[in-house]
Amino acid sequence: MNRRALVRRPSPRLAEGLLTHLERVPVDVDLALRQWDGYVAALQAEGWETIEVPPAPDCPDSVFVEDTVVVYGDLAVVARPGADERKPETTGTEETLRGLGYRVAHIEAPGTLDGGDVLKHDGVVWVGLGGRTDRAGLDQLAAHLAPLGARVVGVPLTKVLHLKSAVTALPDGTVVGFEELVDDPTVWSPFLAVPEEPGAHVVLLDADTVLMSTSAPETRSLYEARGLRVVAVDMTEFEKLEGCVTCLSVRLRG
Ligand code: CIR
Repeated sequence: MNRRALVRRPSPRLAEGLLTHLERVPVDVDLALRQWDGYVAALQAEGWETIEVPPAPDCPDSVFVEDTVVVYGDLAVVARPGADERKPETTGTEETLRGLGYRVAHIEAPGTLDGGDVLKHDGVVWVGLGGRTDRAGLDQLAAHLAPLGARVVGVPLTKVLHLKSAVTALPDGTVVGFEELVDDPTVWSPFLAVPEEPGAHVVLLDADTVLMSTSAPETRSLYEARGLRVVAVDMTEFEKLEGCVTCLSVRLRG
């Protein structure tokens, strides 16, 4: 399988990134750049070709490229970010995906949708509602994905920025989350509560390998005990900005 991932170099203004649920603490931009390099190197070491979306230096949050698009099969649904500051970020992602041959659709005003609110697994697409994504955004996404056979399900989200800040899925479909921050864990079965917040964020690298943050060592052990291979990277500077491992890439398959 051809495995490629979009990434986007951090803006020099990264430290000005938006905050919703966290207090602002200083971000070390040089360290963030090194952590981003480490993230990209980890993807490459696991056999993923990385493709850089043109940088958006005027957009502090542009490194969180996941929020700009939802890719499903051969279709790229360009997001319409819920935060006005982030709306200009989508242009570069759209250009890159057009260049790669993707069909392109758009979330149109007044709907809003951030890619970080969209969790996909095996034909089901869960969309977090209550933060950056609204019902109109969800309905538009559902209309775009219906011809591709996806079932789109809205889920409540009030305690964290994005759905994938609360939950992600392991390769076997088990949804993992830090329970205090999950509005309604009964949406998912099986659901696995993990002991650390950053432990809830995994990027699937292959059928038995996940990428996660070094900030969640107990959860790492839990995953390894389930037979998963874990690649861990330092994410501290992005975590200060309510980002995590999922936000820094868009995986393309096929
Ligand atoms: C924001 O507020 O938009 C950024 N500071 C963090 C975005 C993180 N993205 C994600 O969870 N998908």
